[in-house]
Amino acid sequence: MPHKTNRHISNLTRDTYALVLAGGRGSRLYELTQWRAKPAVFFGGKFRIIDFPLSNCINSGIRRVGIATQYKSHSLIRHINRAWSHFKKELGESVEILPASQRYGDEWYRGTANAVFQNIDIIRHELPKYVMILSGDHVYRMDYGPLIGKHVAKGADMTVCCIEVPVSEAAGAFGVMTVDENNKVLRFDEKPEKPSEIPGKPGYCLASMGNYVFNTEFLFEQLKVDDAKDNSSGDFGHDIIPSIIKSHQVYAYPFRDPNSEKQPYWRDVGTLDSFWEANMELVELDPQLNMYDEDWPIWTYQEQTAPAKFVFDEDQRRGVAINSTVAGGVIVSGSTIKRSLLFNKVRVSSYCYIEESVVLPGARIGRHCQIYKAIIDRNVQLPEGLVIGKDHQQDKANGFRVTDKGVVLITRDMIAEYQQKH
Ligand code: ADQ
Ligand code: ADP
Repeated sequence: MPHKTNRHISNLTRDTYALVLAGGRGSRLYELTQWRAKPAVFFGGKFRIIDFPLSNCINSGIRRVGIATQYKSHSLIRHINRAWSHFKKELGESVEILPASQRYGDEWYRGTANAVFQNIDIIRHELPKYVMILSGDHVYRMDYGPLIGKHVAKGADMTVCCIEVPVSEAAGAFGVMTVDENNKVLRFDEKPEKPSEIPGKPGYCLASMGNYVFNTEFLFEQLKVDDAKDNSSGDFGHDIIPSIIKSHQVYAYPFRDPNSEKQPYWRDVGTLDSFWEANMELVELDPQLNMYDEDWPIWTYQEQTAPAKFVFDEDQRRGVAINSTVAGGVIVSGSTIKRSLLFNKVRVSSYCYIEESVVLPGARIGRHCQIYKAIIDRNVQLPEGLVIGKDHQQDKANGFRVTDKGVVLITRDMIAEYQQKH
C-alpha cells in the first residue's frame, strides 16, 4: 500500500525562487548528449531528467522557477515550453527559461555561480526572501519545504543539501564536506581525490547534492564579490562555498527519506552505465523510486497519443511485454519484450526479441531484430535482422558504442553510418 506523501507547503516555500541549473554537458553520456543537454535526456519510460527537480519544486509549493540553459539547449527549451509553460503569472506562478545571452558583458555562463550572477536582476524582480539553486541533472523525489524550514530555523545564510555516499563514488566527482554536531559546515572540498570520511562511518563521506538555499541578499552580495575577483571560475563548489564557511552561517541539510530508514533515492545518471542501471531499477518488482504516487506527480510533456497496443501472433506466441514499462502510442506486434522501457510511440515489428533495453521515443525496430542490454536513441530506425548486444566485437565493428559494463548505445548517426557501409 503506497504511503501518503505529506507536503510542507508554507509561506517559506511561497517566498522562495528556485533557479535550476540546466546548462551542463554530461560528457560521460557520450552520444546521448551529443545533441541535447544532460537535463533533457529521457528517463523513466516517459520523462526527461529535468522533470524530476521541476516536479519537486511544484510539489513542494515553489511556483516561481527559472531554468538556466546554455549547452545544446534546443531540445531542452522545446521540452520546457511544451511541458512547463502552463503556469499563470496572475497567480504568482512562473517557469521561465534563462538562456545564457551575454546580458553582462560578452561572457557566456562561466560556472554555476556566474550563471546565477548573470540573472540577478531577473531574480530581484521576483522579490523572493530565499533563493534555491538546484541541479537539473539528478533524479530524485524531495520535498524542499523542510529544507527551507530548517534553513530559516537555524538562522543560516546558506544551506547545502547533502547525502552520504561511498568514498569511492565521491572521489573526484562530488563536493565533500565535514560538519559539526549541529551540521554547521566546517570544511568543504570540491571534488577531492581523497574525500574525508564521516566520523564513525568508515567508507562513507558527506557529499553535496549541488542543491543550495540562500537568503537572497546574502547570495547577491557573494555573487558580486566573486565576480569582482580576477581568478574565480564563478562556481559555487570551487569558489563561493569555500570562501564563506569560516565567516558565515553555512549549514548542511542531510537529505533523508521521510518514509524509510534506507538511503534515500538520488541518482546521478551521469554515465551510460548508471543511466541504464537507473532505468532498469524501474522495471524491478518494487522500485525505490515510486513514479505512481498520485500525491507526488511527476509532470512532463504529455503528448496526445493513442493507447499502447500489443498484437499477438498466435503461431509465434509473441506480442507481449513482461516486467516492462510501455508508454503511449507504442505498438508491439508479434514480438517479445522483457525487462525494458519502451518510450512514447516506439514501434516494434514482428519476430523481435528485446531484453533489458531502454528504447527512446519514436524508435522503430525492424523485423527479426534481437536486442540485449541496449539504449536505442530517439527516432532511431533499426533495419531488419539487426542483432545487438550479443557479440560486443560485432557491435563495435558495426560502429555502436559499447560500455565497460556491456551496455550498447545506438544513435541515429551511428545507424546512418552503419547503413552506408551495408
Ligand atoms: P557538478 O555537477 O560536477 O558538481 P557542474 O558541472 O558545475 O558541477 O554542474 C552543476 C549543475 O549546473 C548541473 O545541473 C549542470 O547541468 C549545471 N551547469 C553547469 N554549468 C552550467 C552553466 N555554465 N550554466 C548553467 N548551468 C550549468 C556540482 C557541485 C558539487 C556537487 C555535485 C552534485 O559543484 O559540489 O557534489 O554538483 O552532483
Ligand atoms: P530530443 O530527442 O532531445 O528531443 P532531437 O533529437 O529532436 O532532441 O534533437 C535535438 C537537437 O539536435 C535538434 O536541434 C536537432 O535538430 C539536433 N540534431 C539531432 N540529431 C542531429 C543530427 N544527426 N544532425 C544534426 N542535428 C541533429
